[in-house]
Amino acid sequence: MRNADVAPIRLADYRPPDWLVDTVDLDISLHPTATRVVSRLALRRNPAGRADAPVMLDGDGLQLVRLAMNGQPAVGGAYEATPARLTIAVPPADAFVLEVETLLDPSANTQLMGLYRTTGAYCTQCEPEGFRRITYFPDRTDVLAVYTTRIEAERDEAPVLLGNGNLLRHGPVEGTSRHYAVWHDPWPKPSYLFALVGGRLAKVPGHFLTASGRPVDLGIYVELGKQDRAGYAMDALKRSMRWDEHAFGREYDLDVFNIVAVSDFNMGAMENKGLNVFNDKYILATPETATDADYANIEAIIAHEYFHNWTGNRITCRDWFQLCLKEGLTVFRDQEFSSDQRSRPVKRIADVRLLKAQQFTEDAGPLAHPVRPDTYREINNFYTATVYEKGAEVVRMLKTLLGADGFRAGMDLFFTRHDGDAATVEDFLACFAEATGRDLSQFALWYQQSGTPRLSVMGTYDPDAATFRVDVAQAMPPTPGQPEKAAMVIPLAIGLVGADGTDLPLILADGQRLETGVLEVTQTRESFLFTGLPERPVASLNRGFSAPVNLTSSLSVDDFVFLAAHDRDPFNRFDAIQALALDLLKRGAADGALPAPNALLDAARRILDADDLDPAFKAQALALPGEMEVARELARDVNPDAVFTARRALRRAVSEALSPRLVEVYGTLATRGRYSPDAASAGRRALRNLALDYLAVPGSLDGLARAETQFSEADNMTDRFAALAVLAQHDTPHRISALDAFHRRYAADPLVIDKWLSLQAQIAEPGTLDRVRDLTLLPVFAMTNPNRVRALIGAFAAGNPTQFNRADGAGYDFLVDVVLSLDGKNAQLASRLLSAFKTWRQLEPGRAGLAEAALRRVADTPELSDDVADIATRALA
Ligand code: B3K
Ligand code: ZN
Repeated sequence: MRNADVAPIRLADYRPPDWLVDTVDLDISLHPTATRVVSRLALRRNPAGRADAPVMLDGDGLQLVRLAMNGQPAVGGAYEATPARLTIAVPPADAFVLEVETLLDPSANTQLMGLYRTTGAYCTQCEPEGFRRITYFPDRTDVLAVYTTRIEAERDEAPVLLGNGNLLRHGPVEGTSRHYAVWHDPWPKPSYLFALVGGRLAKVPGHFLTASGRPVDLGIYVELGKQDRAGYAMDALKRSMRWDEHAFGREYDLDVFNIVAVSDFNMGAMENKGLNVFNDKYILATPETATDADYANIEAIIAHEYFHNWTGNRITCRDWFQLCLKEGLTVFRDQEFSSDQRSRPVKRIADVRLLKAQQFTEDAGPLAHPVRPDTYREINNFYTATVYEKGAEVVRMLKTLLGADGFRAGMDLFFTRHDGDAATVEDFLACFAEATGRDLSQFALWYQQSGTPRLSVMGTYDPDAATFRVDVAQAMPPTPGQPEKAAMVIPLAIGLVGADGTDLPLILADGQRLETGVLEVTQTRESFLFTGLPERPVASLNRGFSAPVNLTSSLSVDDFVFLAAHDRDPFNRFDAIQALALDLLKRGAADGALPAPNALLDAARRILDADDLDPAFKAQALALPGEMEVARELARDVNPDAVFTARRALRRAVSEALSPRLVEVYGTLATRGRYSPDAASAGRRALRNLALDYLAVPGSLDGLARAETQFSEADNMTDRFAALAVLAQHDTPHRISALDAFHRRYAADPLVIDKWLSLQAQIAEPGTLDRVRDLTLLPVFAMTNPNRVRALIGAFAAGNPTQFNRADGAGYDFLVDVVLSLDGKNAQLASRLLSAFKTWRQLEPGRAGLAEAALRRVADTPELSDDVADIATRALA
């Protein structure tokens, strides 16, 4: 907890470090309440820093035991130590060894940053500023050092001792019940990549041989008894390692790669060098406990953390403003990996759904910020959809603009030139500019300007001239701190689709053919003329979602129906049907009555019957836009109840119109044989479960009976949970008995209980808030465990629009109570929950007033953490 009035940190104030650290030698003696940390730093003045600058090291709640310089115990007055800082005003030399001993209480660490305890283990989390909770250090990303770590512990308590890099030696501490291990990481790294783990853990072993012949010992460590759940993660790890060699020419660089799964973790996972630490939710999976979505997440996150080894670790960030340099790029890389392992169009659709739901929403509200922010108060609040998801879109656009070869040449140059560096976004872009000869200065605006660009596209056909003119206008909405903006370069992939469904050649007015299919929009207003078109084409715009923009166009309902049936770009087939649905939902929510949905139903029927589409795609296309997406499109005066009602009416219309076909789909897609998490099988389950859901919408006896049968007969979690989710939406006795049965069956399995908690938190009924309160009282629930809190309270706040936004404000009050009681214990978790308010300004005045009052109650509370104070202040600004 810091001073509430701390000045924000600004990118413009960046200065190189005054002191560098060449080596770090740590000796850490683990103890539940009194862990002793001895750190020896080889410090050296940075020639690029200020001459005569004192040594100033960061701390956070540290207790200093002892300090020595060049082997001499320091006398009083030679230094000043507070819990937050260690200052040596007059260092003994321009290069010296500083030895510092600190004492930690890992059992009292509820923030889960620094060294803490989790079930069966000690573990660390240092990104972004956790290392300073272990020892005094220049805890910034541009101080890269070589670490050697000796870890010591009671052998019984922690038979497994893991650190970064390679294991040098290990053995008993003679004459005691303790043992030790020494790990050495030869690759210089910033402190945020430091990690250690000690505990009673079981190892799932594996082996990998890199392309150039280096054998690597792989290990996934899990709580005892959970070894049979790590097989899929291990397989995903090996596939990731191989893929990075092929796709980016990147090989692994140590003899060991370890992953540890822990049950108390603030985020998904962490890419510490050679020792990834994971939330066990993203490691553990069996068909009985994990859904298809869980398997896909595990694959993606394993890949993401592994890919950080090059994008993040070998090349790190100069400062935290450059976070997207590692995160956006690594998300792009994991998206590409999953696309290659699964279905590319379906993966793209899922990613864009997420982008729109999370990032577009963020960009449209008070917490909007650039992909590379230029100021922050608490960096933990910038691990956002904008930095991650929009950051990945920016890299994707770069690839679209430069082509696959140009992109790869730029990446190769980046890897060679910046290996071992703490780099910036400018360094990154310079590599692509140099490799391709392209000026990327306008492109750089994607990193600087916040807000989702609005692109409006008008198509005009001239039958006499046989031309089609595309008029494009771009506008950038004002966002916090950025009232006005410059025009961006927008790669707009398009097709002109002829009446028979084939793409017509894109011949520009100068006779050139637009081979790439990508228009580069660079001005506020711009026109492109296509020639040689004897018939009126239908324009397929922003194919593959080539640019993350809000698009409006002159396309008619008939055009969308046509594109949904014929576009050769699968993303736009999906998008066309979604556009039809979104239009109905918006009008339904605004007017209180749903317009006739015939066009949508026609398109949906054709999608369902299409032979050339796989089930996974059909499931995505036929799933209606979510309530949050409709709210975002409405943009103001949103009444979540009206959105819900419109959506329910449209679901009912789809159900009624398609019911005979849905029954057929449900029957023909029944699984046979053993469960397999592969994409094709998962796609069949997805479509079949969507059919189950639609068929139950009217609440008819046979619809619910089908779900009940599936619930009790399913042989895998995907099908069982899908059936439970259907039953949970209908207030019948079956719901109670199914929820009870599920709870009994999985009572000993917290990760499965999390699904049960989330499901109940998302029921769109007035009783839900009381139910959520009751569930917090169950023994299985713990405010100290982030997974439980997110599953129940996070799902309620961010996943139940009607009940969180209750007209009486009780949902807001509940969330604020939780945030305030959690803040002193786990500030990161508290501030994440509070960001559910990020859309409050789009609500109708009654709810908006209540939300504002709730936020004020937070902001007016004394002694808030920086994390929560920052979100409350920005949300209200
Ligand atoms: N780099 C970590 C995230 C750390 C979050 C700190 N609040 C995981 C990842 O993005 O791979
Ligand atoms: Zn990451």
